[in-house]
Amino acid sequence: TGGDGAGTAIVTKIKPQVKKPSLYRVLLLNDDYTPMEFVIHVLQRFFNKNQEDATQIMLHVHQNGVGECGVFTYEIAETKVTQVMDFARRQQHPLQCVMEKN
Ligand code: TYC
Repeated sequence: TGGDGAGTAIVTKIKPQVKKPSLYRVLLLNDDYTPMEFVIHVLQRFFNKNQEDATQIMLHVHQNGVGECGVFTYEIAETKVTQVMDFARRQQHPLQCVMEKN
């Protein structure tokens, strides 16, 4: 490189300054007491699912113990978890909603 015979060069790499945000999965956990209809309502209200998708997700959680409601950036995921937990608590249901890094 360079042609001075030394075979060395200084290369400056520019780091791309735009980075993709980390994504977080929001999960619902199964329990024995929260009514199925309430879980379906939560999925429609806070995760914009239609009746069919909400029912499928609820049944998946019911059968497998856990299921994904959506994938969001940190702030949105945190807001969803808080909204669901507050809503469930106000209705005195033990429904648990958590987030985990993707
Ligand atoms: N297991 C509950 C029942 O039988 C239904 C349920 C589904 C609860 C999903 C929580 O995240 C949940 N009533």
